[in-house]
Amino acid sequence: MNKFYITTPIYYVNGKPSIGHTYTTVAADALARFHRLKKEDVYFVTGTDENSQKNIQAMEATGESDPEVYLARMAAEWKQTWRDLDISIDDFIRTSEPRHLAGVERFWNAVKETGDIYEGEYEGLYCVGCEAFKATSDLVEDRCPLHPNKELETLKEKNYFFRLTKYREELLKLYEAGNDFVMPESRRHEIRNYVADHLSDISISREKKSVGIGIPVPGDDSQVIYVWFDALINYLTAIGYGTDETKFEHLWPADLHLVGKEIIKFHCALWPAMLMSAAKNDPLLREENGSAKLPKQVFAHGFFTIDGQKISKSLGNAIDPRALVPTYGFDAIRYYLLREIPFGEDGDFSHTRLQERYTADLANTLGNLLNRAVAMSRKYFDGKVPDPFVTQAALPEVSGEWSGKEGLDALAVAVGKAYEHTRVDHALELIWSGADRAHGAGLSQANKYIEDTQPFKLVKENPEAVGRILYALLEACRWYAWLLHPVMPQASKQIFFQIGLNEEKELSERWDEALVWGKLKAGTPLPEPRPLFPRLNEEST
Ligand code: ME8
Repeated sequence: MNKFYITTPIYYVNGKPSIGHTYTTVAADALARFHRLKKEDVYFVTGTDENSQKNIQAMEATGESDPEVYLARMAAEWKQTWRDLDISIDDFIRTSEPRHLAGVERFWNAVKETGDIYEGEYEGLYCVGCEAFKATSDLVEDRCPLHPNKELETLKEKNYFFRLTKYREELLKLYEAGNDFVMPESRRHEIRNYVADHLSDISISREKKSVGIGIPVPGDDSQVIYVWFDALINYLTAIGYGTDETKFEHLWPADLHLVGKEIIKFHCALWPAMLMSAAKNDPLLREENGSAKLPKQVFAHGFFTIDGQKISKSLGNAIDPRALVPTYGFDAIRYYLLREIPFGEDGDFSHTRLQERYTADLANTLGNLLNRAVAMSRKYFDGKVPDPFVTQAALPEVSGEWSGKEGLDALAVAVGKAYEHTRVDHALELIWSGADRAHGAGLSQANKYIEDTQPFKLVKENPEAVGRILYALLEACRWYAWLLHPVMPQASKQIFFQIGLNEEKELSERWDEALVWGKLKAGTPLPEPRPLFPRLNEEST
């Protein structure tokens, strides 16, 4: 059985999850669910990045003084948010957990043994917002462009350094064309340029007395490990590195690290270089031929703004995703986030667009199709799925194309490929596609088929043909429930229910076995239809 290990960044707990964090997590969830439909052995991890100064500053701003209590409360809040949004995580890692500390220590020692850690003095600037050291070339008007309101710290400290530059050539090889280590391609160019022209060794510790939080450097109590060096290792410790070798060997390397575009230097340069270094002294991290076992891909998506503005605490515009659930339900939020912007590009979150998509795509297109197919079948065929083979009556001529079986076959292949390539936005676009598509089996086309054939008029003169039309539509709804499940698990369950199927039974099949035309049985009783996406109440929006 293929395994599929997928991660999100572990998030700082200096605030609650926003729409931005939700975007990454929901996308990862959709991909994890897709791979589960293929019956792969999926492991999906998210978590919290706790050994960070910015968490401590946030704690102090709330008037609290016990980091352990604060971090535990916040981690619980993040975990609960993902539960509330039906995120199907297999594990949630906190970097304050003993299992993480054990792995970090092992990893540090391996890198040290390779000879890639040396003592030096760091003199320069540090942005707590990014938790990163800054060169003057990184600044805009003497400030961090990502955190222009934060004062930069001026540091002059004795630190441990990592020989990042030693791995320049190996990294450049990793980014070569044909190797999809960094996706999308535009990010690969960006990181290649950075590594080729700007890479320098990096400080990987801080003086304990100046930061107040962090994992102690093994063998030197006066220093703590730099938070990014510790945080990246979560991808190993979450699956047993340092605590459960069997599990680790089964799951590592990661198949996909999903991240936002602002943290690619850490994920696409520092992280593989750290692994290359540690692998030289840790057999768990290398292939039999001696090369490091590296993650297969880092996919960096774009950034959401809200109504055109950067999401920021100081602007007070961060939206708690849970606040939207009572109005829209979480499937609609998931759909909107993943459909609205091409995966990899930036985009804007707007309430108006969310409402428009809810009404046009979900209520009017998907909801209506299901409702009409079920209601007509119940009315004309005794409350049951009609039998399409009752007669060989020719289907009526229709304008446009609705090829049912062949169309859906092609659609499922294309949608599968889109999920496979992390293009959830493409998958959704295909599912909603209409007459303009080569294979007219998307939702818009299915609706058009009803308009073209007018079963409600045809039923008097040719009920057999109507039986075939309605069967095709109900069976198509079964396919849509499968294709949509990764993004909209609740709607998918409802669709199965409304066409007389049991979700659990249906999903026990494998994607390619289930997506075979004609599996919906004629005569299946259809329950009373209910709107899948009820109209939005103006007052609530
Ligand atoms: O960077 N649009 O944590 P973080 C899209 N702890 N995605 C967004 C977003 C937005 N407006 N805002 C946040 C860290 N994200 C480190 C990571 S990993 C070893 C350590 C998402 O809390 C996006 O995935 O600042 C981004 O990369 C991540 O949240 C940053 O979360």
